[in-house]
Amino acid sequence: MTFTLPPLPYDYSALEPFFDTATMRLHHGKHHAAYVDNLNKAVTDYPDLQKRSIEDILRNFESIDPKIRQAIINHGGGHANHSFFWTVLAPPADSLPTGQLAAAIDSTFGSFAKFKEAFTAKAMGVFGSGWAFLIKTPEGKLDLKRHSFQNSPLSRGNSPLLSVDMWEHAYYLKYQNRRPEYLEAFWHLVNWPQIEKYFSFPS
Ligand code: MN3
Repeated sequence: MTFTLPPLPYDYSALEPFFDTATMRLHHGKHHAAYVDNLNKAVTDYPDLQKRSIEDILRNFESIDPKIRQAIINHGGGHANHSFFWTVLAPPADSLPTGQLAAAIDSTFGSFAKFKEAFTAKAMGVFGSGWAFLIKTPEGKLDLKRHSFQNSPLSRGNSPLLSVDMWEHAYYLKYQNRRPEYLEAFWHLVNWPQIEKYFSFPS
């Protein structure tokens, strides 16, 4: 198959006690895998798309055949969003941003504490299924975005730096309707060294 489920960069149990093993197993092994399967079905008759990365396709999705465009947005977006999400998480280390990223966060949001508050509010404001993102614009500026369903920041010309999955499947087993507790847990797992790498990539 053209698109494949990337292995998690850590064990299913590595994010305990904040993200539990059962949720991670289901989230990666079933939900993410289903996006990959459905994406592969969508591109069956499109050999040119099969040769490209999903990130490249989403950045240029206007050029895709309208017949499969929504399937690419849904399943391709789901594949790209999840692949990205796993990389911005890490076993609990309570790391913090440093260097140029820390400076950009301070100058954009006032302080790291204010950034955390604003990102959390953005995530809490996701109505129904969707994601909150910290993104870098083509001009290199930081901003916060909410995206419904599996819409990708890549399709709007932005580069994701940090995300949090606000679909119920991401948290319901352990946290049920307690979204604030899920978000509190999330902050212990943010992989700031990786986000600094994304920030310093050329836009
Ligand atoms: Mn998910």
